[in-house]
Amino acid sequence: MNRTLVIAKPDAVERGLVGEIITRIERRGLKIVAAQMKVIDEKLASRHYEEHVSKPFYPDLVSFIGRSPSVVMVVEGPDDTWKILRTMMGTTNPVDALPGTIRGDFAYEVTENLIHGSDSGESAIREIGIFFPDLG
Ligand code: D4T
Repeated sequence: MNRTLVIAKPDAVERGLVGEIITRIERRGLKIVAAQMKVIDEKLASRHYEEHVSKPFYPDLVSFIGRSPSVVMVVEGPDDTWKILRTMMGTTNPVDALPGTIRGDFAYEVTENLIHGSDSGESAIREIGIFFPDLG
């Protein structure tokens, strides 16, 4: 089995869309194997978003991701489960996201794009290690 990290971001929790997101993941046949509700503070954000630290949008990203709790999950499925999640999420900018994807159905703003999913197998291992160090 293969695992990926998924975050229902603060906007998803605030808008009551966590159930919708989890339902879609489960209906696809994937399994939630760990979950925690957590405020992603500046320190955690700088680890999780390390490749974005010097980007112009980083300050807005940090204040958004830490403004209220997120639901952080480990999702398990077949090889390249991260890819299945990325397809279900839709493009980073929801303006371009197709209907039927989570972002395409529920979002229109690039910062408030509801959900994070690891973008490769290596990222999944790194990110699961940040949020769930006991999972190994
Ligand atoms: P995350 O990491 O949140 O799942 O988003 P993506 O993997 O789809 O996209 P990303 O890493 O390129 O961007 C991380 C995060 O930053 C926000 N963002 C991104 C933003 O506010 N402005 C921008 O111009 C970009 C590229 C949205 C997601």
